[in-house]
Amino acid sequence: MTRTTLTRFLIEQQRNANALPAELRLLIETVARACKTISHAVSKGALGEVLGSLDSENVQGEVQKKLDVIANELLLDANEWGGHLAAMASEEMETIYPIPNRYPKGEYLMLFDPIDGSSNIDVDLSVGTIFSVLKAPEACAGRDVTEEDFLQTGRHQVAAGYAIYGPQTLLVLSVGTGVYEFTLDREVGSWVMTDPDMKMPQGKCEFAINMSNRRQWSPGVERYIEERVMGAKGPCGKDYNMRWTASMVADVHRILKRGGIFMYPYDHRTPGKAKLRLMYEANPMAYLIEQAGGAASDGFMPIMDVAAQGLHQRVGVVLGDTAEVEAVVAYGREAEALV
Ligand code: P6P
Repeated sequence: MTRTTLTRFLIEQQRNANALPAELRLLIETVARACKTISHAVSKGALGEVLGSLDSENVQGEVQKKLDVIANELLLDANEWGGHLAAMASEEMETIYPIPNRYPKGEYLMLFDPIDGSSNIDVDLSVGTIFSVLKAPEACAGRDVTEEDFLQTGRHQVAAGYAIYGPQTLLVLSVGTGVYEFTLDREVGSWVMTDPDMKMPQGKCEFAINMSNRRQWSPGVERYIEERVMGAKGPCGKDYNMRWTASMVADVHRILKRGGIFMYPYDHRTPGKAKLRLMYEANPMAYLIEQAGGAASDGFMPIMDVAAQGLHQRVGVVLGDTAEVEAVVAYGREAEALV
């Protein structure tokens, strides 16, 4: 059986009723090609001298890993000349990256986390690249792009995806017509479709949360997790399993493939304080999860409805199984009502 490749899939999406715009197709092909190069660099490990940290910190105040910077540069270099983007933004850069004047400007904006979960690199655990695509406001055509042009809600995304660099290298993608998985065939160098219609299984009993943060959970989150840990003897009447890989891409991919819930909730001690970034982590993952039939909330409202106020804005994340996400939100509301 001849499997579909990413190139053929995108051309057919462009040709069919979905009418994928040619510039968006080119953008996705370009990002996918850059992810192949990133995958190659990640897989070299110590042999490629890509492990370890730099003496620098990123805008988040996090120590930068060598691969954070390598992957960021690869994505900028691959995308700046193609004429499909007006500007880019990255977890690794404080401000936006306008397309240099020597290149044509396109109609899309792209945000990315070049290496998500980079603390896992030095211990050979899965990491990934996350990207989110927005349309540039039409006004951008006549002026320089500004940070404000990026500050659109997740509902305005026109495409999102991630590459995961694990035992296999996978590309998981949506352009608004479902979720598709491609596996990198390293011998040929092409992305081969391995799941034409990813649908997140519902009703699975597995939660992902960093339990060491328990001291900062809200009463609603505390109650939800306590009941899952109690298992069949508790109110939820079922035993649950737990996973935490400290790599959002790996956790979300597991949930897309076998269900469950992923949580990195707001810090209850400091209202509004959270860890994950809205624009290039939570929004693209929420887009994929909703396209695959799941739910994605900040603990109170759908993530993709959260107003964007800054490139590096952080947000609570509760995503995956629809009933489980609804339970966390309901417990949060009940706890608030008691205050
Ligand atoms: P913690 C990786 O640094 C990341 O941004 C996500 O990929 C991951 O889900 C989370 O942080 C892990 O955070 O606090 O468990 O190390």
